[in-house]
Amino acid sequence: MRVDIVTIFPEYLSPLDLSLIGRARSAGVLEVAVHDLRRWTHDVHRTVDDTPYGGGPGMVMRPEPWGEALDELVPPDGPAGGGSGGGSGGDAPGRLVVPTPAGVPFTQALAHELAAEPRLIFACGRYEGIDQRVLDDAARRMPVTEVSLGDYVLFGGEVAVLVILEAVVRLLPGVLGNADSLVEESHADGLLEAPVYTKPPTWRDLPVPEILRSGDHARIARWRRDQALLRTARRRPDLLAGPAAPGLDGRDRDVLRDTGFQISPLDMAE
Ligand code: JAH
Repeated sequence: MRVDIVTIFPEYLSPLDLSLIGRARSAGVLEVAVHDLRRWTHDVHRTVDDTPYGGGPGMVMRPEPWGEALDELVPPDGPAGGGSGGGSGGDAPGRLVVPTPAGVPFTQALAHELAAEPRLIFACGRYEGIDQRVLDDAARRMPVTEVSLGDYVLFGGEVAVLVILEAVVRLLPGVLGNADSLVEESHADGLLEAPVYTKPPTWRDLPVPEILRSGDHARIARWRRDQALLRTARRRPDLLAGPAAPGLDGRDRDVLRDTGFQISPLDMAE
């Protein structure tokens, strides 16, 4: 996979040189280029922002440097031959990803979608965001996805890009071992995970739940399922509500009912 990141703070992306992402880059699974947006400014002050039309607080990122940056990274007339038929990730148009609190929620499903792209281009906004026309113009050439990591506001999109790449790169073939891929499957049931423990069996007077040391794998599986259900009901009741609710069997419903958790009639219908 080829990744281009455009930002006014290239040094913010230095964690990409480290750890597992750094290793994926060394292994050739991942190619990352970080670009300073100011390279595409022409005034002496290398200005990237201006006041918002319509008034209001803060500043907005000017469209011109962004337009020139994206023109260089993804030429408007496409790779030789036109269209999107180009060869490797290097000249495929790929997808433009723009972190913003106004985006669609970033989920594991979206991480899988992005991991299937040959090329990703990230645009890191600052201030109140990027002039919308930059995204509208880019959308004439490539899919554009505005992505939110949650309902909070950062100084800019750089750290959000680090988060998104952590989630995406670990899904690339050859980055994780097979054992880890299986862990991934177990997250797919839509519940929070049960708590985990390792040695020693007692630490600071706190014992590991005895059932986990019993060797009774059926009871352990049921205990973990119950813990997952209780955690999810308490911390993320939204995951148990609505049509996207995880498949709950009769025993699951009994466990939840015993705790006083109200399963909506809509979910009970299934
Ligand atoms: C803030 C541009 N949902 C996390 C998130 C992502 C991006 C931004 N904030 C929060 C952001 C300012 C300018 C992007």
